[in-house]
Amino acid sequence: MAPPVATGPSAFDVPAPSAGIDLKKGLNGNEHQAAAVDPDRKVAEDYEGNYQFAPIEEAQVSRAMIKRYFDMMYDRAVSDVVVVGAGSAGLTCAYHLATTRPDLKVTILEANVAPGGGAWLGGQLMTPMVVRKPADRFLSEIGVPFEDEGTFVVVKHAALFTSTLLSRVLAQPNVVLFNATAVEDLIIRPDPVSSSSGQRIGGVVTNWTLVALNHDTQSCMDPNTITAPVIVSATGHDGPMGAFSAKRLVSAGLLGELGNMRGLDMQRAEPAIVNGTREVVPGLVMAGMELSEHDGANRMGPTFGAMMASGIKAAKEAIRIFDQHKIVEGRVVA
Ligand code: 48N
Repeated sequence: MAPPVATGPSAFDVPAPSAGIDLKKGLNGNEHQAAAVDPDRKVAEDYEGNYQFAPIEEAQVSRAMIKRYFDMMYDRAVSDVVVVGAGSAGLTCAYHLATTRPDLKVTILEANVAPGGGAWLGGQLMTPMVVRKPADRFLSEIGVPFEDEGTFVVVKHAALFTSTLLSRVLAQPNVVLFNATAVEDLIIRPDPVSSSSGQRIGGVVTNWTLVALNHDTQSCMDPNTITAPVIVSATGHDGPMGAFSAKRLVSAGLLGELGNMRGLDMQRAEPAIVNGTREVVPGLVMAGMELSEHDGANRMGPTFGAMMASGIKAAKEAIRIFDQHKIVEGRVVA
């Protein structure tokens, strides 16, 4: 798509300061234009036509983003726990991890530009979100109001849950979220601790999502890596990358075959996902609806309590794994 082309001088075109324009008067004496180049103009929150921002240079904006983002990438090249997928299960996991273990470097990778997964709506694009008790306790913990219906509660809009959870997660100082970033492979190494498979997941292989989705159009767009002793995979069951880790475990020979999600049964599905949340191969904890594909559990449809409870259980599993091993530079050594 060609960039927009200016059709001619605009009333707001402001010549460079070197053009000798009287900075106090701007072009043609237009006071508003003067403000655009005059570094001495005062800041004014004025809604009567004279709103004045503090001056800024384009390079300042670029450098403010670049330094912070790439400092984060550099620092999180070795993380303590990586959470793949920022849906309701992954975000709940990250929240529980970050709040119970502020010492841990928690790094979330989300393929979409917009985190939140499938929890922006309830079912069939309807907005209310149903959560069966006792999972309502998590809603109370993060301050999401709901209507109590006896055995379940209803959040008036799913986005109220997801936006509240996202804000709580991102407010944690030990959490970093890389959205628009896909996990396109796993780091798989010989396991230094005795285990049946002899293999341990030691991190993730990442790329910008738009790159990961275009390997068929361009060759040699190599990825990046993040090393960590524990990976929590909560990539859901649908979407272009749904059940990513479950599928990779099959192709890597670490899982015989996918269990494939079974038909809808709310009674069976929700406890199966929560109770099935576990370390499925050394170093990899699976949570949320990705488990339905891994284990062949039923789907529950538009009730979300199991996602929250699974996320909490996954966090507890991740902490157990982290604490029980000797870890050097993000690698389990004993
Ligand atoms: O919301 P999802 O899809 O997954 P969960 O498990 O957090 O929640 C599932 C839940 O919303 C349901 O499906 C409900 C309960 N319905 C059940 C039913 O019966 O239909 O979030 C997964 C996230 C998404 O945001 C994906 O973009 C992301 O994971 N993702 C990835 N991010 C990075 N790298 C990847 N390879 C990747 N794959 C998926």
